[in-house]
Amino acid sequence: MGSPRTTLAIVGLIGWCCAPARADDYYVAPAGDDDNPGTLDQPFATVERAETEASAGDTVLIRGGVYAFSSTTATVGVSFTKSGSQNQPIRYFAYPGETPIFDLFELTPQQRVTGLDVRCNWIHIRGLEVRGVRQLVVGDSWAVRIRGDHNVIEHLDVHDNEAPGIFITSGESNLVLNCDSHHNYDPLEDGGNADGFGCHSTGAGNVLRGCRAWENSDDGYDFINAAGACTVEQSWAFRNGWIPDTNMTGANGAGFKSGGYGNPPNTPASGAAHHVVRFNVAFGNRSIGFYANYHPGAIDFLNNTAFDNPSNFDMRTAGSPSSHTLRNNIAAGTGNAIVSFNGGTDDFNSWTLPVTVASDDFVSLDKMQAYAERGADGSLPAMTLARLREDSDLIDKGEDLSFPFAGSAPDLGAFERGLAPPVDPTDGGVPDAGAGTDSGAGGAAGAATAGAGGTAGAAGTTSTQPPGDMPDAPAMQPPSAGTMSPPLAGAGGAGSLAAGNDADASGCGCRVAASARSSHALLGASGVLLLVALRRRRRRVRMAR
Ligand SMILES: [Ca+2]
Ligand SMILES: [Ca+2]
Ligand SMILES: [Ca+2]
Repeated sequence: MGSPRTTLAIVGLIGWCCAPARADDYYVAPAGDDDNPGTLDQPFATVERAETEASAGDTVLIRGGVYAFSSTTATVGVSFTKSGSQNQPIRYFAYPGETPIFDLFELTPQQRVTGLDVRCNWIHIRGLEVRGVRQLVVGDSWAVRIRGDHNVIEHLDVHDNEAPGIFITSGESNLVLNCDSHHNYDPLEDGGNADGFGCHSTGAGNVLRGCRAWENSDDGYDFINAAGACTVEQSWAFRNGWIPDTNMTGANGAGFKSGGYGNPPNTPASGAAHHVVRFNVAFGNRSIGFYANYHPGAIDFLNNTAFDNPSNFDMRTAGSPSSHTLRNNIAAGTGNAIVSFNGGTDDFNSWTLPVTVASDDFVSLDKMQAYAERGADGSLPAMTLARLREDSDLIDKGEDLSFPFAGSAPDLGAFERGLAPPVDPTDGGVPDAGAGTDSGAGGAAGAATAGAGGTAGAAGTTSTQPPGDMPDAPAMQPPSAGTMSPPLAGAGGAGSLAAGNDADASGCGCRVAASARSSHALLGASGVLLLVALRRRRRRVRMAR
């Protein structure tokens, strides 16, 4: 046995060797210098310089201001290549209270451009604005491209790109949280590939949550050609399918294109993915709210609210019956409730129940609410749009799908009246370490709030306070489909969509809907050029502000 002094020394040595590495902070600022040490007072100029210093567990704090990228040869704005680790991600966060703007407009190689390229695992990006990615050759550019695992992309504002907004092209278990993607339009493909969000990976477990997509020329969300299962929840899609800020036809115009492999389907060898679409809102999209896009196999459409889309739910198949599950959904306003249902489960929906759907079911149908600013933490704006009134007959009419609810049963639609707001996702539902286990954590929080019952219901019926909020992500899978309802007859509706094979996993070989092409053909080449010139000028003006 050694002396006390020796023992202490050994303990000290153990303590030293096993203590977690100290997490460091690095700073980046528009007026910084990459020769600086990266401190608050002497920040770096570029995120990539900070990345060379950062290790797992470290945080890079990015000051507000414009980071303008300019090159005729570089094809990527920021390439993230260094991985963090589980529970110790590398964080790239906006400095608190500030907005770093990544402006890619002067990145003009005669090649495809990527604004932010995430090629690593276990990183967490938060609070950035990404704009101006150009399309200079045919084929997709990308505003934000994800091709790694277990990354969290949070509170990004991705807009005015000639490209899809946030695309997961490979990788698994990524979480896209509280992001906005809007005014994206790819002129060289007639708008046919600029979706707000895409999940097109062979990897499973990718989740989009708390997002908004609007004024994108193609779709709001698109899961086409994803061999891995994707989930989109608590997210909104509105006014997609037009050339942004115009009433000129863009491309497909679905709010949530929830799967598919073309028509006829080119189904992956692993089988059709089982996607989940729940607690979402789609309104005013050019053609469809929620779209199955010929998907073989099963998609779960649960507790969604669609209104004022030409077809609110379109379940078209390529011939063979599908096995989708539609439950607890609302179709309201103008447009067909559901078209082309062909196999699966369709019950406990507003169109299958003995209920009436009218404007007096809702606290508000003022669509402008959906454009409101997010909370400082990135949460969706509180709104009364599409929330049910206390006396609506759509309340407590849903089937218990094992999600938290208030009252005697779940309500129909995306918002459960009387349910307490979800736990702040930044300290409860989402671990900083990545997306891998986030839904489990969220589910636990949700269950706790459900236990509290109608506390939030006390909010009453004033029109300025939301009567409740969306449930957090449930931990459990929805129960499997139960009894089948008689399929509804397809009502036709907006039948102009092509197969929609417009975004493949590699982001290339993309075809545009024939209808979109033909509509632009009417414009003529000079019209398109004029349009592009106008948009670019408008963008410059917007950015100069
Ligand atoms: Ca699309
Ligand atoms: Ca009613
Ligand atoms: Ca209820």
